[in-house]
Amino acid sequence: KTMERLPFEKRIPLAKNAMAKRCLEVMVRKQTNLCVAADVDTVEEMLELADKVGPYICVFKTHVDIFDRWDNNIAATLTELANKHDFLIFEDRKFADIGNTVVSQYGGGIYKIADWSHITNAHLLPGPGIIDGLKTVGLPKDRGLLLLAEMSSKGTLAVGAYTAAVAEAAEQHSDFVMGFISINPASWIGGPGSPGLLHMTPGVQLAAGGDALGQQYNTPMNAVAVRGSDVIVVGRGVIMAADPAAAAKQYRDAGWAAYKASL
Ligand code: 6AU
Repeated sequence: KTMERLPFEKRIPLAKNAMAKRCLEVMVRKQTNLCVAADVDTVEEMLELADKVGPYICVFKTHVDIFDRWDNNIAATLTELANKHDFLIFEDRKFADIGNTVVSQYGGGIYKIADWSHITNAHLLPGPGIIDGLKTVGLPKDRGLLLLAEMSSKGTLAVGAYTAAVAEAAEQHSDFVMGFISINPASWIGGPGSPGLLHMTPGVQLAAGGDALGQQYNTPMNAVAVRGSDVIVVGRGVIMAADPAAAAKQYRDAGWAAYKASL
């Protein structure tokens, strides 16, 4: 059974956040709903990966605190690659503190995430003050925030009423919140949320399964066509492949076929 959905192009005018609109536009223009998770060890590998997989993705996701160095030039080079290949940058920072603290963490420090990352994400565990805090930094720069409504890992506590509360908070802050990290939005108590909000889903590989540390994998078809996600987030399925560009193309094709099947 597949879920019925509004095509991406019809959702562009329904999005209230600038980056949600821009993400949907990129997806339609490049015909891709693939986000690659660049969980590689070095800055050099990350930049090389961005150039290789760039043509096949809508979003390039980073964990910059994995690297042993970071500066404005690295951020500028990544931005050039984003412009060259027409993708958005998503620093997967998973903010989780009070509003006042995340203001400094998002805008300052070594990474200055808000200066170069179009998208970032946050847990709602502290309550809506975290959105208000991040918004003071991100909204003037037209950034977008994804709220973690569910997680892909075994034993996750982000379920049920917690997930429903995240969905509700997103509706109330849809000028800055562009969507969710979600796993099975089709199953949500109050529904998957407004069509102007995007669902990005990690824990995706071509074969279902998991890793030794609790990660759980679903196929692109299951994530998108059955569970109602929009964007598949793929890390090791692409980055551990012998040819990451070829793997990205394969995941792009699988993700887009799943989207088409659900229309
Ligand atoms: O495909 P993988 O398992 O190699 O990588 C999945 C990527 C990693 C995780 O940090 C991230 O997705 N992730 C997230 C995100 C995107 O927020 C949430 C979650 O619940 N599970 C998850 O794996 O970079």
